[in-house]
Amino acid sequence: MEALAVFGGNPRVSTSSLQSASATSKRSWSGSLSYTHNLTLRTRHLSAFHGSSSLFSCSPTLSHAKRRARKIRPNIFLPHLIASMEDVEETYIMVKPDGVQRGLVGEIISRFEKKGFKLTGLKLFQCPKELAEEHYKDLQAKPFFPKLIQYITSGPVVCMAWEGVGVVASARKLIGATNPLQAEPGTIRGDLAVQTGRNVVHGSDSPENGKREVALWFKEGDLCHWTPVQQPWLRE
Ligand code: DAT
Ligand code: MG
Repeated sequence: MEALAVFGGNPRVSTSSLQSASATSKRSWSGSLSYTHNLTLRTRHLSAFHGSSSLFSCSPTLSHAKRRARKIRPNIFLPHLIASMEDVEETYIMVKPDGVQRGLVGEIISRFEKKGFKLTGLKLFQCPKELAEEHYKDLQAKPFFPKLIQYITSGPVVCMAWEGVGVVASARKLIGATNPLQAEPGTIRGDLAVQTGRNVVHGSDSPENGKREVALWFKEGDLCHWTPVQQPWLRE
């Protein structure tokens, strides 16, 4: 399973992830989870495709002459075909000025850390008005827009980029409803806030906006792409 996530179409994934994935399989061989079980899972996931040959540029049984005649290169693995099964997403999470002023930064970061997502960007930042307006441009026509911009620029925010399979929707669940009085207990807003205009944290609402917002708040050089040691303990 891990190997599928590693092939998840993210060009920034390093080969060390691949090594750790193969190490997982080796560990499973001697542990309680059998290697066969892992293989079965992989086969089941791949069975969505018409045949194993669709994962490769051609069948290994074709002769060299036939391959040349068809102008196709032999046995080139096409990982983009399985990329959609377990896409690694990124999301932009921000502790708003009230969260920073109330000393909730550590508490909020720890919720995402404990869940098992990967932190790839982190900074304390005084947001300029233009950036706040760009970030919330979809809400420009709302009557509360000026107050929202004033709030977001009223003090430093903590900007974070988080990465993981399903991280966008999961982070929204961890954050809770926009109105903290409607947010479930156990969520960040449900536990730590009482008003929509002071709801302590932001989270991207779609994978597309996750990408857009991470790119808006971070320069590529600010982000750190790394392999957490706990990875094999989070995903089989
Ligand atoms: P969310 O932050 O849950 O994604 P949103 O994108 O609809 O919610 O709105 C962005 C922020 O704007 C929200 O966190 C707080 C503020 N906001 C939304 N609706 C509001 C309202 N009715 N009155 C005041 N502020 C509001
Ligand atoms: Mg929103």
